[in-house]
Amino acid sequence: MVETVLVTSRLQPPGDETLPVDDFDIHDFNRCDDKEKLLAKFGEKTTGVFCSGSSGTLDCDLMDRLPNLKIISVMGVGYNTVDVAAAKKRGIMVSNTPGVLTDCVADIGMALMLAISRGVVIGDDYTRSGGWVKNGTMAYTTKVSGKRLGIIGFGRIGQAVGKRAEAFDMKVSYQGPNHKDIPNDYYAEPTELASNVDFLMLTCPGGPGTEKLVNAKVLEALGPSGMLINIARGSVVDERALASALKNNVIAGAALDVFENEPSAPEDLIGLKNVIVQPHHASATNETRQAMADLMVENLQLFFSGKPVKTPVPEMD
Ligand code: 8YV
Repeated sequence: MVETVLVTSRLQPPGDETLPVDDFDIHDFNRCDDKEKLLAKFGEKTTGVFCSGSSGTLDCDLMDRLPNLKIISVMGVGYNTVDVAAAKKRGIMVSNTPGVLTDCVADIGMALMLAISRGVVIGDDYTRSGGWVKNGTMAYTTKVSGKRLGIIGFGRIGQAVGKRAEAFDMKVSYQGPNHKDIPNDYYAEPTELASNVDFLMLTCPGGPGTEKLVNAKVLEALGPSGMLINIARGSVVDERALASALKNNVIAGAALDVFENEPSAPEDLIGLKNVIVQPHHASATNETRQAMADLMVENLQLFFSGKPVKTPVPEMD
């Protein structure tokens, strides 16, 4: 029997091109104008779903309309778009794509830290717009090497950032739900970590457990020379508190790859000179996005051939 699979959110390229259209009966629920019609026709038959880890939602309501759903294969390491507890209750497998994107996300973390601190974006503009010719040397920037980096969420990606930062002679410490058996300093509270570092980088998962974890208090603790780098999820930061902290020199700068309401970035953040932004691009290299799409497909294929999926989300244990 050919399994019916829905694509419930926009897959980042090359997700769509990688779909195993010869092996499965695949329908694009996300782009479909008449979703009700599609659900009426295929809802009951659907046994698999492909979705993104950063857009769209696969909640109880949609699961109720897919009573025979058996697997949700997410393209992304983050899977806050899926109600995993509801899926688990219904016996639905959820898989994601960890590992294959660790390097690229960690690379962007370093790139953003260097860019905000060393004024790379401002320097680009200064050179192109004639500021250098007109005004001479640009204002000096802030050193990165040898400074203290605090990482919130010291999992695969956090540790990969830590490894890179150590090559820059940085002192790396972390905060997260668990103290790990590693030599880096651990702080139980984000404020404690923030008050002991120069750069605060976010690599933790999104979702209700980390919502607005970085609030006005944490930013105050980071202090007037501190900089925030967010490569996690926009929801981890209180964006209004961040805009206010940046405007009032409570912190020195922020480099943000992610936002609460993507693909929009709040006006009061992007209007600021001490902020640099990216369009949620951390994993977006040709190599990594292909590897993510391949793993997303492989997990679903393995599942339907009766084999264990390669990367179930940890909650499946
Ligand atoms: C992608 C990501 O933007 O993997 C993640 O959690 O945030 C990114 O790599 C996205 O999830 C791809 O679907």
